[in-house]
Amino acid sequence: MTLPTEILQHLNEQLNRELYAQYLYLVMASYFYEKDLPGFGHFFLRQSKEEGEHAMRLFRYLMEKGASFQPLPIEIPPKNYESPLACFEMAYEYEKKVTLSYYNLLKKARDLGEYDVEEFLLWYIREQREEESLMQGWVARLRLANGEGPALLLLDREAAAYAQSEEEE
Ligand code: OFO
Repeated sequence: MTLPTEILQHLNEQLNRELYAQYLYLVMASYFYEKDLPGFGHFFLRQSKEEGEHAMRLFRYLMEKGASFQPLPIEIPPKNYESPLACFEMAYEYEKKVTLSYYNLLKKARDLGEYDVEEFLLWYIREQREEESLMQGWVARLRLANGEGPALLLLDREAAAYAQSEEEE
């Protein structure tokens, strides 16, 4: 069954949001590598890769449905952050924004009786819950660290271990 135009447009926009997240996290990774905090750098590099996979999942769905992929411009993410905390706060805000956009699309799919789209989107709803919680946790720990060197170095090591363990899964 062909997808209604507004759903198709929204799916393409979601794909663009995922590509932006991939780009944003790549920039964030570079911010941390350049600050000699490679654990956080590794963390964002991994997140970036994951966002790229989310985009591909949407792409494959469009192809599976015989729908058209619409390339859209990808914004340039900000490169400089006031602090590691400010960087994570921005990542957390972005995840919340993405979650809301999936909720809106899910509502649209339900209203139009597009059950296949609805079923497809539930994976993203769960994924967003995990990602919001992940970013929220880092924001909380970085607030506790209060910009102090030794605490930041400890968290950097923790971020490296997290990224490593996710890669091994
Ligand atoms: Fe793609 O999961 Fe976040 O944005």
